[in-house]
Amino acid sequence: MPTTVLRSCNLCEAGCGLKFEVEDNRILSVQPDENDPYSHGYVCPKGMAIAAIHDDPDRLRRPMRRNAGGSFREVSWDEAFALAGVRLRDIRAQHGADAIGLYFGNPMVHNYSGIIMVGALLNAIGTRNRTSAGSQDTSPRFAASYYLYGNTLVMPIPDIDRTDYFLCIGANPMVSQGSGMVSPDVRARLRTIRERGGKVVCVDPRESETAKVSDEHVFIRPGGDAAFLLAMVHTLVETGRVDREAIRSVASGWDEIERRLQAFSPERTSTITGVDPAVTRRLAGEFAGAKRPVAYTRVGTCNNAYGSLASWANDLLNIVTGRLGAVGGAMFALPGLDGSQFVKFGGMNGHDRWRSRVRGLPETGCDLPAAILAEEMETPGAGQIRAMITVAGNPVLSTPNGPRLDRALDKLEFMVAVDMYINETTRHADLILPPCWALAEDHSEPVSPSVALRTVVRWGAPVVRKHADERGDWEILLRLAQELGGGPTGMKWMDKLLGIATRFGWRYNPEQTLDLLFRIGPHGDRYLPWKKGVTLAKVKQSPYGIDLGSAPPGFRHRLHHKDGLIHLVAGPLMRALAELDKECEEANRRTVSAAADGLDLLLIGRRELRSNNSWMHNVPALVAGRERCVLFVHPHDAQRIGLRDSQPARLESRVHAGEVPVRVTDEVMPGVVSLPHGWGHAASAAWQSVAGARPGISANDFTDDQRVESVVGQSILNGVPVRLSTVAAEKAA
Ligand SMILES: Nc1nc2c(c(=O)[nH]1)N[C@H]1C(S)=C(S)[C@@H](COP(=O)(O)OP(=O)(O)OC[C@H]3O[C@@H](n4cnc5c(=O)[nH]c(N)nc54)[C@H](O)[C@@H]3O)O[C@H]1N2
Ligand SMILES: Nc1nc2c(c(=O)[nH]1)N[C@H]1C(S)=C(S)[C@@H](COP(=O)(O)OP(=O)(O)OC[C@H]3O[C@@H](n4cnc5c(=O)[nH]c(N)nc54)[C@H](O)[C@@H]3O)O[C@H]1N2
Ligand code: SF4
Ligand SMILES: [Mo]
Repeated sequence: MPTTVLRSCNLCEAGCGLKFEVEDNRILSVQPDENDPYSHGYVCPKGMAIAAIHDDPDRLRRPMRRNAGGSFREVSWDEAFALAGVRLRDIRAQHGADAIGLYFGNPMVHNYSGIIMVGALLNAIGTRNRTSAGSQDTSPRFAASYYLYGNTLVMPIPDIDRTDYFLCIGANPMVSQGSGMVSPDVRARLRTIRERGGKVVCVDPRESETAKVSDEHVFIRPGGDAAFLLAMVHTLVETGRVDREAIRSVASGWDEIERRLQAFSPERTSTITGVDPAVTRRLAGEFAGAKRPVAYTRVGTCNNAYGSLASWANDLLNIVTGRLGAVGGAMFALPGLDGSQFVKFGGMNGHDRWRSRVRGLPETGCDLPAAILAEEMETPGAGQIRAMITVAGNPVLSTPNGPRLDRALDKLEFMVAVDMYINETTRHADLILPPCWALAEDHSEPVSPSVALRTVVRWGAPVVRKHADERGDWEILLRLAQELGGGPTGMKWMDKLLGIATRFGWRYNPEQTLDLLFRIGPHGDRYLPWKKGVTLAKVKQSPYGIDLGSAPPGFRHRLHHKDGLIHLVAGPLMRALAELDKECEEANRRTVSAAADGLDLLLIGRRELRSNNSWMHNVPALVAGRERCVLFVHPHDAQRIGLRDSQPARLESRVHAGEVPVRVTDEVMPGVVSLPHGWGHAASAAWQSVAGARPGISANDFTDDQRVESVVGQSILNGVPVRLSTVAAEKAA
């Protein structure tokens, strides 16, 4: 008899409800769960295809050891762990802990037991060379939150279900299903804003899927967001629409900010933003005049030259209009598992406490920017990365200047990848340790609850049982940590105690940590028998978990600064402000707009409903249909260069040149070209038959590891200077 298992999807932040039919430990079908209190039956094509990952014949089931020629052979877990232990210990003993670098990727953010154990492994190694996907999506937001509110994981969330004016900047929630705001079925939510008589304004260099369903779309030059947002606030000050006393009562530093804002008029910033000053002024007026407006920025604004400043300026706009913490404004979650607690106790709350060896880029939340990886591997000296561990990441395709990293990985002394595919990154590993994957593990979102305005504490049982010879991510990572002298908590004294307990038959299980995090969290029982709070046991009683309703309005309960105020002024942000001021000056002085090096176009990215960053391209249903890895070019640019639709062109940046198929479309603004990231699977064709058959090319072949955002060293993946020419012209030259 088939049984039904209800679980939320672990593929992205939306966490849509899925209904699995399972028989004999096999998944028969996956359906949307219309009773799910969050997603009400919404599911995207990736969620519907989730079982195809579990069943993919190309997914690794056993540890793989790399042969000299680059092929792989299966080895036992014992052999794999023994080898990893010997090699990593040896490299650490000879060259110090920093000689081992680590990168963990996006799927870990949806894997509670995995991410806990990544922390334990990092503590066991003791390396400062730790990197993650954060420097490709959120580090600027973390830094802005750290300075404004005192904690990297206190993030304002747009209350899109109650706003009447949604200013959406550099995000495409129609495709991404919302980042930094748990909101499955965004389409329906945006529609209701308009049905309520509200307005949706989308600010984007491309007429994205979200722009298409908005009331107004404003083209902005890539990287122009900080200037645009500052110009909005400037306008509000100038037109007397800010209440200075109200601002001073909640935030420190307003007077300095007001003085600095004078430089950022809509007129002076328009060269950088590409936005007509009259439009900026009108939008500022509309925003201040709306009843429940909210401004929201995400990955499109983080991954560019002024990412941290843009995230900060976004909050500034919400603060000066009294929208921070207000219903329908930018509100804060009060989650069952509180990420801000986790980062605080884990030592991850901070910025610029140390810097990378070669370029001196700062850590953010303990992570160094991923853009340093290749140079840290290539540059000799104490602290050089000689061994690398990647966990659920594919930095060759996801970080800037992938080809350089590809070459650097090849020269490492040792590499371990915890991943269930052989791909562009893991093919360099001496050892690949594959997890049984998510559906054979229990599930509870570790990070998303911190960006959800409805507090639901939820846990899901494994959909299928793992086989005896399979390991979960956490088991693999824990074993690696143990090989390096660590244990499950990452705290030496605690792990020692637990080591003794193990001798008496006690076994660690990540559920114990999850229970602890729930119980010490804002809704937990704090282990007090007379308190009614949340425990894992209680959460497990319902497949939909415990619904604690909407997060409370206000923001003081989320402020971590001791003086109880928002801190508007912080050194690194003020320095970025000065840089932007200077750039405005220079941009306005330039009479000719053409770039001196001929790189006269700006490359941006593009997400699609059926792609998930660099993976899932091995699922036939997700890659069928017409070619998606194409470069969007505006008709004016195409005509000027002599490009025709559907033909290849030569794309060139400072670091790379290659051919790309072109689609001529006025969806992008003139001067901007757009290529999705996560493609470029030619090197993996031997191991991923479907992905390899339609490889596409990697956008990050063209992005530049040496040009990063100035506050946190974020990868600049949007607004990369490029040149485009006809293939014929290049051949003739
Ligand atoms: N040009 C450009 N580049 C970008 C972006 C962009 O917009 N433009 N976006 C960036 C963003 S936002 C992100 S988050 C990064 C993502 O980049 P990464 O985090 O580096 O990688 P992913 O593409 O998510 O690949 C995930 C890897 O984890 C494996 N995997 C999947 N699930 C699991 C699991 O449960 N356990 C383990 N061990 N492995 C698993 C997959 O096989 C795959 O190899 O890319 C960034 N790169
Ligand atoms: N289907 C699907 N969903 C996903 C993912 C996926 O790969 N596929 N990835 C997940 C991940 S890891 C993340 S982090 C989220 C990201 O989700 P979002 O934050 O919504 O990011 P994107 O979808 O990349 O949308 C960014 C938008 O910014 C625009 N943009 C580019 N440069 C600029 C700029 O300089 N200024 C402005 N204003 N706009 C700019 C782009 O054209 C694009 O429309 O999505 C998640 N959801
Ligand atoms: S939007 Fe798609 S991938 Fe994301 S949680 Fe929902 S079903 Fe899964
Ligand atoms: Mo991301």
